[in-house]
Amino acid sequence: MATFLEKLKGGVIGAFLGDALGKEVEGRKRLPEESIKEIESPGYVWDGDYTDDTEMMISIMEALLEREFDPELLAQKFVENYHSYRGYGRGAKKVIRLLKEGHSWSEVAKLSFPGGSFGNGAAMRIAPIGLFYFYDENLLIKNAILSSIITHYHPLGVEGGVLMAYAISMALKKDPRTFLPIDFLDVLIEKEADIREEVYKYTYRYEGEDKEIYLYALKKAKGFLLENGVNLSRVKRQLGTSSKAHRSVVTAIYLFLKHFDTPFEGMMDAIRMGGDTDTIACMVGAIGGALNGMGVFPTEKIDRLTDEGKGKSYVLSLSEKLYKRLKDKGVL
Ligand code: RVK
Ligand code: MG
Ligand code: MG
Repeated sequence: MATFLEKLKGGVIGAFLGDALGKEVEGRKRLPEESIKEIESPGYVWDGDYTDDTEMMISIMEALLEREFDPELLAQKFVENYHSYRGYGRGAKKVIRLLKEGHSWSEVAKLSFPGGSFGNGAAMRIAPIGLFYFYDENLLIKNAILSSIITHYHPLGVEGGVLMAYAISMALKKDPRTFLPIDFLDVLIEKEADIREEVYKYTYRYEGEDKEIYLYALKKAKGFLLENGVNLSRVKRQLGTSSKAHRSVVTAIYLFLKHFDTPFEGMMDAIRMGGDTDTIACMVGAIGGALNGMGVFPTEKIDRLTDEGKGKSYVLSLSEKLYKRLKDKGVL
């Protein structure tokens, strides 16, 4: 099995790779098979650059290293690292603008949409929280919520973030040689109501008719796995491929489980389905990398990830520092 450090790197580089590949076709409908073959092929040349998913993930890594875990500092990092050309959700853009204008981190997310954002932006960036707080479930859930509510105040947006962090954390602790996808889902199904209750403590009690949508989607995903995989149009229709958290987080968890030892194929399915491809591929990569380690992804693709900006070398150096921090804490 990969070492802990390789798994930690796998979680963040998997997210980076999914983002960088998925962004090439973000927002399109279902893709033709020739485009998929081209992206998949070892010789595929692209800029290897990243979008808001990775940019915000980097902010979480920096914030964790500087002072764990302080949402005010993370909000500041979101502002410092922001580049509009990387493509942010409109709610996220507004939150960052309000932060720049001096509004408090604890107020801005309430202003992004009525009831707060339920976009998948909290989940897309959350890998470092799942990887870092693997040793304490309460801290994991609490800090996953705190990292989410800076930009996402809608309970569905926050719950998506926490479920993703929880899934990444669980994957990190498992051995791919004995991994059982149905057991993994059963844990999430069992935990969902507790996680939801915890989210309400930091947001508000959501009474919409879709308040149990995650539970419903996780059970659907279990049905799909028990059917030994179903066609992607059905997955798209029933679990979603949009930038809403409740229409993408469980899709990513399902694609990861379907391809748990070959997560690059899960990423390619995310890309094949169209819609929010960078973000869904990013989430598949984060869980798949945490389970298997960075070595599970095709080397030629990892080699092409950019080093410009806060690129691959920087992200890897932050992973090593997080690892060292965990050692210094005595949890490894
Ligand atoms: C551009 C109505 C809502 C809503 C609410 C919808 C990047 C909006 C990344 C919104 C990801 C979108 C994505 C995303 C991450 C959310 N009522 N509609 N209460 N809450 N939406 O803007 O960081 O790609 O259509 O908060 O979560 O690659 O624009 O941003 O794909 O969900 O953006 O939510 O987005 P935002 P985000
Ligand atoms: Mg993006
Ligand atoms: Mg996206």
